[in-house]
Amino acid sequence: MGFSNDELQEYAATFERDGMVVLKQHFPKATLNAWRDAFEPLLRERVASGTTAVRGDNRHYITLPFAGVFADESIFCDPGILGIVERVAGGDPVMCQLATDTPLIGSTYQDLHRDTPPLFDDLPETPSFQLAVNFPLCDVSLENGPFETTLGTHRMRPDEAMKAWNEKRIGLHAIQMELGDVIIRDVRALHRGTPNKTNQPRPMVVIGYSRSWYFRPEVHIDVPVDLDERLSPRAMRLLRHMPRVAALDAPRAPEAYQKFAY
Ligand SMILES: O=C(O)CCC(=O)C(=O)O
Repeated sequence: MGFSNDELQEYAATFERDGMVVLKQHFPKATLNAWRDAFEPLLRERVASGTTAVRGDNRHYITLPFAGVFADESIFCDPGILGIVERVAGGDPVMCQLATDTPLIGSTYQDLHRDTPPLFDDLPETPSFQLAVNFPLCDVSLENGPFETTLGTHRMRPDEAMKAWNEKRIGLHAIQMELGDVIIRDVRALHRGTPNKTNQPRPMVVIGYSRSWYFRPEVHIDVPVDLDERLSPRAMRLLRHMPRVAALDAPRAPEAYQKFAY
């Protein structure tokens, strides 16, 4: 779904202030239901084989295969989302991550954290360089582990942000979402995962987009060559630094992305 230039400017201004924007009912529910159906067996298998990256008690990070329903340009090349990404993180971004965060029953509060360290130690914070686009594969209520985040801490030094939190000058917002809603966020904002108190998993997809020159060694997307040949020029450009592979790894390959909290 596209936005007018005025709408994009407004989203960019909100992002600048808050470190995130929410797009209500942006993706079709039917598409996301198909993702959830494809994700369920993957979640079961990866949890059973102990090949997830564990993000706390009963909380799992799992990379999605770039194949089938997950290799969907209507999602990762969405013009509205890319329009906002380009306004806050510059033109010609790279896509470097396609994964999920899933708290299960028995999950607990994570410590408050940022997903990345600052670009330059000891310097005031810089413009955005690493963004997460999040969308759930179910409705997210206060019961099943809403993402909790501070607003505006993406532009603060980590120690200042933590001090503001400790002194109760900033608060946490639990983001309730309906299937189809999307968050675009600067991963430097202080945030945390919360307990899922229900018997249903709460999968949240994360697509990582970075500034054109930024490299994240901890994540990548394997692009099968037969799929690569069918990508649009826009998709090829977004995935330009991602490895091309003859075939996807067996799903039992363990996650390499272990350190996630700063
Ligand atoms: O799943 C969530 O709600 C948050 C997870 C998170 O922040 C993380 O693992 O870094």
